[in-house]
Order: sequence, then C-alpha cells, then structure tokens
Amino acid sequence: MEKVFKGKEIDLAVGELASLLKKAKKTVILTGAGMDTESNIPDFRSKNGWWKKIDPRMVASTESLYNDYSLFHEFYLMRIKLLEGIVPHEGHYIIADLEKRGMIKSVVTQNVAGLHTVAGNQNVYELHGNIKSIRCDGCNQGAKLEDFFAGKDCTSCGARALRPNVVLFGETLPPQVWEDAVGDIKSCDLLIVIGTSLEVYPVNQLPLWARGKTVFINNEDRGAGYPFDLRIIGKAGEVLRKLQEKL
Ligand code: BV8
Repeated sequence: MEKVFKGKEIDLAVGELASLLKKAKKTVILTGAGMDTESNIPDFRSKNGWWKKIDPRMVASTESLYNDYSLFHEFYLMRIKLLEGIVPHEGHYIIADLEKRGMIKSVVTQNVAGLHTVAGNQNVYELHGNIKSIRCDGCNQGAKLEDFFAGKDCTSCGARALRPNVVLFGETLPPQVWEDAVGDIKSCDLLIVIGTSLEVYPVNQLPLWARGKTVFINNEDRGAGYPFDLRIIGKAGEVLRKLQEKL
C-alpha cells in the first residue's frame, strides 16, 4: 500500500526512507531536472520550466537540428551559457556522500549539466547525455565547445552540424549507458526517484521495472499510477538534508 507524505509529515517519511536505505543491499537513485533546480537550472515542465515557454519540438528535436539549425544552435548556446558559474547544491553532495559510504550503487540521471559527477559521484549514467560536450552530427567527430559557441562549421567535414551530446526528441538513448542503467535498476532492492515528472519515454518506464522497494521524492505529486511504496512531496534538497541527519 503506497504512502504519501507531505508538509510536516516529511520527517516521518524520511525516517521510513532512512530505514529502507539502511536495510537495502543495492540502492539506485534516478534523478530528473528537479534535482538541479536548486542549483538554479530551470526544469522543463513545472511552472517556470523550459517547455512552458518553448515547444521542445522546435528546439530540442532532430527536426529542429536538421530544419532550423540557427534556432537549434541559439537555444543550446543559451542553455550552455546559463550553466556558467552553476555548481552542485547540498543535495548533490549528499548523494555523492551516500556513494562514498557505500549506501548507493549508482545514479541514473536524465540531467545533462553533469552536476552529480562534479559533486563526486563516480557511478553516474547520463541517459540524456551531457550538454557541454559537442560533436558534429554529420561525421560524429568530437568538436570544441568554443567552435560551437562561435557557430563554426565542423572542421573535419565542413558540415553546419555541431551539436551538444544530448539526446534530442526522436533520438535513441546511448545503448550501453541505457543497458547498464536498466541492469542496475532491475537488480536493485531500493530505487529512489528524485525530481522528475516521469513524462519522458523511455526513462519513465524505469520505475516500473524496479523489482524492489521504490520511493518518489518530488515537489509536486506526479507519476499517478506508479506503484511507489513511498511518495514524499517536498524539495529534493530539504528531503536529502533530513535523510542525511537520520543516517
Ligand atoms: C526515444 C534534450 C525512441 C536534452 C530531452 C508519444 C507518447 C510517448 C512517447 C513519445 C511520444 N512521441 C514521442 C515520444 C518519445 C519521446 C517522448 O517521450 N516524448 C514525450 C515528451 C511525449 N521520447 C524521445 O524521443 C526519447 N527517445 O523515445 O527514442 C526511438 C527509438 C528508435 C529510434 C528513434 C527513437 C528521447 C527523450 C529525450 C528527450 N530529451 N531534452 C536537453 O536539452 O536537456 S527531454 C527533457 O525531458 C530533458 O532531457 C529532461 O531530462 C527530460 C525529462 O524531464 P524531467 O527531468 O522529468 O524534468 P521535468 O521538468 O519534466 O520534471 C521535473 C520535476 O521536478 C517536476 O515535477 C517538478 O515539479 C519537480 N521539481 C522541480 N524542482 C524540484 C522538484 N522536485 C523536488 N525538488 C525540487 N527542488
């Protein structure tokens, strides 16, 4: 029977989460854009999210890359520039500490700014790639970030197709990363899902494939119909701070 906790009940819920975490032999954490908002990176679907202002098909899809490169380039240039000076928040460091203490096996993330790795996590699966690494969509050669900034064509094949190594709508996820992440999630006995609307396929299937206990931490109650054992409606940073105090 799922339990939903919010407001002042959060302490109770975090106590339950702490005991699940201490008991678990293999814990995986799955994060979405809600894990990065407290580092001042906008998410996508809450009220100030990117997709509330821009149609993702216009800027974050293979169509946009092929049919309107200048708009595509402008959008990702702006996204990358907004990351200047952005650092992990306390919640990222708590998750890194959980890995250091051997309490979690890996982090599976939809996020593209790389903050889990910056905070110190070693086992991170970036299912939607990393926005700061650039390649040519024509010849697949790696390219320099400054060449992407300057709007240059590919120095290897001359194509006007430099793009960030993120998974666009309509693209498949990196096969090996996906396979490894699915393996961890299917074999873990505790999956903690943090800060995601669970709107995007195929990542939104992962909580359904977890065979152990599943916990959802989000500041709005999303994922109706998912059989989470525990739903904690609250901010990622606050819940993680309380969790650390109980470990
Ligand atoms: C694929 C690019 C197959 C990177 C992104 C119709 C039905 C179903 C599926 C589809 C369909 N039509 C098309 C599809 C497939 C499509 C899809 O799922 N579309 C959906 C949206 C309808 N998926 C794809 O195209 C995927 N590929 O399916 O390939 C295939 C097979 C063969 C051959 C070709 C293709 C690729 C999906 C990847 C798309 N890339 N972005 C970038 O620029 O960043 S999507 C975008 O959404 C981001 O990548 C992001 O990671 C992802 C998921 O979003 P979330 O992380 O969940 O963020 P969101 O804002 O939604 O939610 C955040 C939550 O956190 C909110 O609830 C908020 O309240 C909460 N929150 C905020 N702050 C906090 C907080 N919670 C706690 N504390 C806080 N402080």
